[in-house]
Amino acid sequence: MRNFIYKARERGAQINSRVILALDIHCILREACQSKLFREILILLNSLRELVAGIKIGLPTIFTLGEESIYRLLKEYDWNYFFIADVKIADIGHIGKAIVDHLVDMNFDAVIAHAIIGFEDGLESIVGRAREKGIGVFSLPAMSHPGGEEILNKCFEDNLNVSLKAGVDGLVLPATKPRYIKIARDMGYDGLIISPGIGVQGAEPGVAVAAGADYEIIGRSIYMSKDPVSSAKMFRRILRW
Ligand code: BMP
Repeated sequence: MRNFIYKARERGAQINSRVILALDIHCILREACQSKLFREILILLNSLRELVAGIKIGLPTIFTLGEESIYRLLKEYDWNYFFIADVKIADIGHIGKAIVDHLVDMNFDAVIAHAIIGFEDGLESIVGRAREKGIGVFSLPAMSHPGGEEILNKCFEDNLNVSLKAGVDGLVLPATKPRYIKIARDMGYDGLIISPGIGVQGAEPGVAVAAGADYEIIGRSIYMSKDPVSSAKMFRRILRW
């Protein structure tokens, strides 16, 4: 089986796009909005097929749709996207593995986990279970928001070392602080790097790729725009292979 790194790069090169959509749209279930949201997501994903390489689905969307609808969304439509579950696992190995099992069942191609949980009975368990089941793992050695610098990013080097030791397929590193991307590449890291923080969080499109990222992750600047297709086209013009 070809690994996730290969699959993710191949898909981006095929459509010449370094854009990953962060899908975080959601609503409150008691307002009976789930079917409407499902239809909106189908329309959005259909319209972005040639512009966006992968879809990172966040917890707000996963909570709203639920496992069954996420399974249908990922399985029953003929997408070329790779799908990343952004559940940011930060727990003991037993729970990490259980979460991976659910995500595999929903048909995700990869999962995001925190590196701060450490190797032993932490990231090693998540990567081990993901390997067995054939999906990829991204770890999160540093974050894009200002508070990231207060604690988590101070442990960047340790987080990176834990990630390398565990053998993750990729890193999520901030476009708002591209120096972390550069450090990882200068150390010779050749796995995937995907980078959030573009648009609403303040980073200009292209900065993360210039620092060595494979993909830039864009959420609100696409899905909240009046015209998501034009917005995605604008980002794709800058973010080519
Ligand atoms: P937006 O483009 O709307 O700011 O979305 C960014 C996405 O990337 C969100 O899904 C968020 O959870 C994720 N993200 C982030 O913003 N910073 C990080 O450090 C790590 C993330 O996963």
